[in-house]
Amino acid sequence: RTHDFPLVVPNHLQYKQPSILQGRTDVVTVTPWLAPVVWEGTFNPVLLDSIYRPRNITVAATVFAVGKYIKFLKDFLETSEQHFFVGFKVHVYVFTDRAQEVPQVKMAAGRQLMVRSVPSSKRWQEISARRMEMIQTLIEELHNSTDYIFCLDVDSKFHGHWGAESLGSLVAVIHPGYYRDDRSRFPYERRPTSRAYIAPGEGDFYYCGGAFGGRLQEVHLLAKTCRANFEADAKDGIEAAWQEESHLNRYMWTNKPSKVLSPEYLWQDFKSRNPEVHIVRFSGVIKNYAEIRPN
Ligand code: UD2
Repeated sequence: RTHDFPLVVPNHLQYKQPSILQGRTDVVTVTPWLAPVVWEGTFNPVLLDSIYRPRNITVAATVFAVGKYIKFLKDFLETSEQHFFVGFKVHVYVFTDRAQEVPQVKMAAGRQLMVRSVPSSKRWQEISARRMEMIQTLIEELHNSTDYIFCLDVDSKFHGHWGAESLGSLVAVIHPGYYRDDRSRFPYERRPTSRAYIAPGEGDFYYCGGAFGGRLQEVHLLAKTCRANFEADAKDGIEAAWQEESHLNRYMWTNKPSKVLSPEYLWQDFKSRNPEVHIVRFSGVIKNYAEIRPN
């Protein structure tokens, strides 16, 4: 389900006439299982805000800033204030081993920062992978206080609007690095012994580990499944090619996302912008891996 409730708009709301003939023709805006693919020009933000704002929804965002990655947090938080669900209730959950170094960022009314302590780690792969476990646990604590959750990489910044158009029960973002490629080139886990295995000739898109979300129950099931598969693999002495990103891709192959976000929702600063990308909303910053990773 893309929508979880009737789409009611206020009477007499004025907005641009939608066209059934004209729109984006340079990109695909719907998947073969009829999930919308969100690109600039496919939605009207005024209309969407008028539908979602009155519902008084709360959107959670999780972000991990372990070890030296704490240095990315300030820009992430400041730019999220400018672009991420502006005008909505937003709870940002920061998971860090350096709680004292969390920057003071002025947040608008209705927006809150929650800091949770996590252990330090020696391997970056473990930090990345353990996110699923912590997301699972967080959702179990949130119960019904939150409607939607997005799980985002910290080494990134917002540059443009990211709002209600991104809401859905299970939301995945197309990875900017592979969306023009044949699926045989996707960096899925290719060893059949791994629970993240995707066979040649299978798979839809290559999705980002750095941004995904949806309704709480859906993301809970995703996190729980990816965690269990990651841990079962570990017992067998196997770590998927891209850790939880591989497991996420395996999950989304069977459990199709109800909404797909275009690479506008996770670009990478080192890439020049392709013509179909009219706006970069969120983008990974350039980082020196040798300098910031624990090993
Ligand atoms: C890709 C994915 C990332 C993850 C990883 C594979 C994108 C854009 N990024 O990014 O989500 O799937 O491959 O494991 O899709 N972190 C820390 N401290 C550390 C290391 C990592 O806090 O020492 C956290 C932090 O929130 C970071 C995230 O883990 O944003 C992912 O790690 P990464 O950014 O180093 O991984 P990267 O860029 O290879």
